Amino acid sequence: MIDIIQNKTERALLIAVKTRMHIRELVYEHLNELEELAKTAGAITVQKIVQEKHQYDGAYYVGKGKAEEIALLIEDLEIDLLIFDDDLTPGQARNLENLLKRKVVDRSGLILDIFASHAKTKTARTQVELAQLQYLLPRLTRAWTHLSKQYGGIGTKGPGETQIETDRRMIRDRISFLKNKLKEIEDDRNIQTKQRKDIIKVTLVGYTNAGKSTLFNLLTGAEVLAEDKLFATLDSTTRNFALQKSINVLLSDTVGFIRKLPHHLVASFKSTLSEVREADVILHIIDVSHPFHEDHMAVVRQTLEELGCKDKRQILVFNKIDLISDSEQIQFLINKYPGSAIVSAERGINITRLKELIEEIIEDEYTTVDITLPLEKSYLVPRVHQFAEVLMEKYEEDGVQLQIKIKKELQQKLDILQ
Ligand SMILES: Nc1nc2c(ncn2[C@@H]2O[C@H](COP(=O)(O)OP(=O)(O)OP(=O)(O)O)[C@@H](O)[C@H]2O)c(=O)[nH]1
Ligand SMILES: [Mg+2]
Repeated sequence: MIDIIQNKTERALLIAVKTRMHIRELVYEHLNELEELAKTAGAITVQKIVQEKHQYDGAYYVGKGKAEEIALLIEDLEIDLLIFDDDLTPGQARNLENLLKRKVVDRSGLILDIFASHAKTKTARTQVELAQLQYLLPRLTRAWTHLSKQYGGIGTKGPGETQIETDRRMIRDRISFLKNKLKEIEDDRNIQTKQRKDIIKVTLVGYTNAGKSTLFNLLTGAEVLAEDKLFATLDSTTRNFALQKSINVLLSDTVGFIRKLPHHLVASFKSTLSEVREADVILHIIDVSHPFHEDHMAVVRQTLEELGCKDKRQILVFNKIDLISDSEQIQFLINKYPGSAIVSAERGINITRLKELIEEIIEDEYTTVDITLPLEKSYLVPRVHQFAEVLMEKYEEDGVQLQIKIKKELQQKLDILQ
């Protein structure tokens, strides 16, 4: 694994460009979010700069004049690190680094760095390493010395374990090795999930820090880490989930989404995000106390679309309602989003209503069928138990009477009984 921010108290200057395409307050909000990300990575934000420009500068992102101004500023402010809100091209990054003589990181690099330090399981570590290497490959010339030192230092842990003179070729080999490894992991998961086809899967998704893990813990009694930090969760966790009426429900907690999520990261998190792709029901958790939650919702919708999941059954769960004192805002949500749940995961408010909504959707996914099976086919009864819930099983003279509750999409499995 590669640490981009090495010294965890580095002093950072955050920089964004506002072009004529951008809304001013969103640019500032993005910078605030970047500050949260920097904090999570361990850097201290000393100052934030927004440069207004007609369009981005191809060579220096902020423009050469502004970059020279920044060069003076960073001496005064004793800056170690510059973090840019947009992804820089390798060329821009190189030019800026040459001019500023400081480490230059962009939003994707920063997110990857956080993921690298939070990744715990083998799958997450493999995915993050792959995303990092793909991100670094075109930037290798500038990161070279910095990287090779790290590779050497890491010893047996990272991609550099083989030797210090890591080169593009080795990184490419490592990338294809990691891809194969992930393919194996994914194949394993596919086998596992095939065995769980009859079970209803409910998956929590949402913007990072929305309260997914807090809700997950409340509903399942699990103890997943939940904290006021971006990307506290990287790995999916799945637990049984007890509802009143329904059977066999599995609930999964997943990694949070964020705007401008690095493209490689989404791709390499494919198998972690399989909980989302395979979900029967998605609970979209929203931190309603966040002033830009509508913007967050749009990011989540777009990410779900990228994952091919936008048509799945979905419940909007407006969380952190305990922080909202304005009853008009609550009424507004109720009117605008009928069928949503307005809850507090931390205080346990309105959780019964949420469970009812989940049950309604799940009930809708199932159908109940009555069948009389001739006695000579009674050997098939154990097979039925494997993919459906048998509500009634009665042995009569003319055959076995069965009442079966089955997922609609599995209904054709009953053909074996004909
Ligand atoms: N006031 C209030 N705080 C909440 C509520 N739910 C969660 N939080 C807090 O919000 C922060 C983030 O909660 P998490 O459950 O870690 O959020 P998450 O969506 O899992 O975040 P990531 O895994 O980092 O994407 C924590 O500090 C929680 O204590 C709530 O209903 N009310
Ligand atoms: Mg979480």
